[in-house]
Amino acid sequence: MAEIILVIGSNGQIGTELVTELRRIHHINQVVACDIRRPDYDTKNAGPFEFVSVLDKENLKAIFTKYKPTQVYLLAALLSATGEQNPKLAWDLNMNGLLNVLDFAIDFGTKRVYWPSSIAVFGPNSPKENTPQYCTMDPNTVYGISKLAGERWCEYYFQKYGLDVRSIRYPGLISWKAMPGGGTTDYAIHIFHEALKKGSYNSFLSAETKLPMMYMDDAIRGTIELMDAPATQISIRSSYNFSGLSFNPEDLASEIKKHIPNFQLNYIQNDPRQKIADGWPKSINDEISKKDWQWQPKFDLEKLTLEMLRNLRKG
Ligand code: VAH
Repeated sequence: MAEIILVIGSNGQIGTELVTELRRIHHINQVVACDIRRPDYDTKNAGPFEFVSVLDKENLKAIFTKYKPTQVYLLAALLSATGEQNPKLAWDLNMNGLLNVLDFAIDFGTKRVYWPSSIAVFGPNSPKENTPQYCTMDPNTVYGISKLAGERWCEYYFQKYGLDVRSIRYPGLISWKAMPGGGTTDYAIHIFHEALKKGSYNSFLSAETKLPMMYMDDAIRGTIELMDAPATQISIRSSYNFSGLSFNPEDLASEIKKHIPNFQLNYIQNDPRQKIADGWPKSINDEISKKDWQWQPKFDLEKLTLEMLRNLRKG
């Protein structure tokens, strides 16, 4: 049976690239881009698009009725920094949006659902280095709280209703195609744009703030590899720890200077995103992803930096 795949939140940093990759793998008309605003990426991504709001049950029901999707990727969310500016909206969108989609997936017999979690589910009392799949998790952002609760709901819908929902705890994702939206790790994207434009960047995270990160190509490949894995291989139904690399702003600046020798990194003090980052792990243990579905990252800091500068220079 041909796959019909909805990507909800298709205009976002992940969605933009996920739609492109899924349309490369499947026929373009099998992948429906869904968002609350029309896509602004170019015609090469032309294909089915629907206006979808995950908080509008009538709208969602109409879309599920029209397409009867075999797979749904739900990416719509408010991220960590934006979520702190609008906590109730972040909870509503991240939590009720998920529950609405899980319920319609059951009603319409969707075979597989993907929902992203984040390292934001860990908190100040979680182990900082090589953070394990199971440990103390005391998130102190609404985004992290909603992702931790969402993980529990995903496991509940699997255990109680047999819904094949799968999830990954994304680290900070770095990409050049779509600008990020309101994340704490977004400094690692803006720095490249500013390095090329101005030769300098004012980081809102301190020099020693080491965080788990990943190049978007690895994240997209890993997401699809997880979704394509046989259900018998999936042992985690909350959300998988998932690791690429870890670095701090100083490490990244040193790598950028290999290409832009005069690049100058400065630091802004007392940005609220510093407190968010201080509550997150520095590195992640993803041995279960490696064991269950043979996850292997391909981008280290050198390759990531090369790819970001090469693509941004192309304009
Ligand atoms: C954020 N980019 O900064 C997201 C991500 C691990 C961080 O979830 O909020």
